[in-house]
Amino acid sequence: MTSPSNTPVVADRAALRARRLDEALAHLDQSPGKRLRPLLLSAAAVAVGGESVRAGTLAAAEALELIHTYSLVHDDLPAMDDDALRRGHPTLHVAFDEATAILVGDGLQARAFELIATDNTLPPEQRVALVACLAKASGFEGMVGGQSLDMQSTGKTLTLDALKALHAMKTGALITAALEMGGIIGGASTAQREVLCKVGAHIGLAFQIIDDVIDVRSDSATLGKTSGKDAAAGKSTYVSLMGLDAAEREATALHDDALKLIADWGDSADELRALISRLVHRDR
Ligand code: GRG
Repeated sequence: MTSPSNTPVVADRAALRARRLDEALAHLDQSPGKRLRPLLLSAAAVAVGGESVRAGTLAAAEALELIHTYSLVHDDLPAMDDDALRRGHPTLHVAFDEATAILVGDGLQARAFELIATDNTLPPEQRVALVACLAKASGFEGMVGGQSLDMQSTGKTLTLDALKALHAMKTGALITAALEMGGIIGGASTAQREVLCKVGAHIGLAFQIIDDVIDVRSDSATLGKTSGKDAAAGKSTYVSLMGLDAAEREATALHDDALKLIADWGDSADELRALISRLVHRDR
C-alpha cells in the first residue's frame, strides 16, 4: 500500500494543465509586441562587454517580456483601463473572460521569476540580482505603484513633476530594469550600472512622452489600441500639460542626453544607441 507521504500529490501534471489558460496564452502569442525591453536588455549586456545571445540573456529577456505582457493584460481589465483592443486584437478579457485574464497575468508573472531562478547557465548570484532587480521594478516601488498613482489621477490635473514621478514608476522602472539586468548579465562595473540606470530614467520618460504624442497623432486602427483614452478619462498627459511641440522637444532632449551618457562607451554600445533612437523615433 502507498503511504500518504509517498503518494504523489500531482499524479499526472500534463492532465492538470488548464487548457483554457493554454488557449489564452496562444491568443497572446498571435500578436507579439515590439519586444523593446528584451532588446534593450541584450543591447545593454553587449554594451558593457557581455555576449548578446547566451542562454542566461535569453531567459532574463523573456522574463522581462512576460512581466510586461502581464502588465498589459491586467491594465486592459475593466477594473483598470477597461480596454477592448490591444496590438490590433481583442484584449484577453474580451476574447476570454476576466477571470482568465487575471489568472494569465498572475501566471505570467510567476513564470517570469521561475525562468530566471531556474536558469542553470547563470551563476546563482546573478540569478538573485536579476530577480531582485525585476521584482523591485515590477512592484510597489515601480510599475504597480505607478499604476496605482495613475488610477488615482483620473479627473485630476497633475503638475509636470507629479506626472514625471508617476511615469518613472509606471513605465520607466521596467525600462530601467531592462538596462540594469543587461548590465548584471554583461558583468557591468558599479559605475557602468549607475550610467545604465540614468540612461533608463531618460529613455523611460522619453518613451512615455512619445507614447502620449503618438496617442494624439494616431487613430485606433494605426495604433492597434484605443487612441486618446487618457485625455478622454480626464488624465494629465505630457501633451495636455506641455503642448505637442514642447513634448516632442522634451523627448528629443532626453534622447540626446541619454546618448551623451554613453558617448565614450565605444562600438560595443552601438546597438544600444540605435535602440535608444528607435524608442524615441517611433510611430507606434
Ligand atoms: C497592471 C500592474 C499593472 C501595470 C500596468 C505598463 C502599464 C502598467 C500599463 C500600460 C499602459 C500604457 C499604454 C502605458 C504607456 C507605455 C507603455 C507601457 C506602452 C506599451 O509598451 P510597448 O509600446 O508595447 O512596448 P508593445 O505592445 O510593443 O509590447
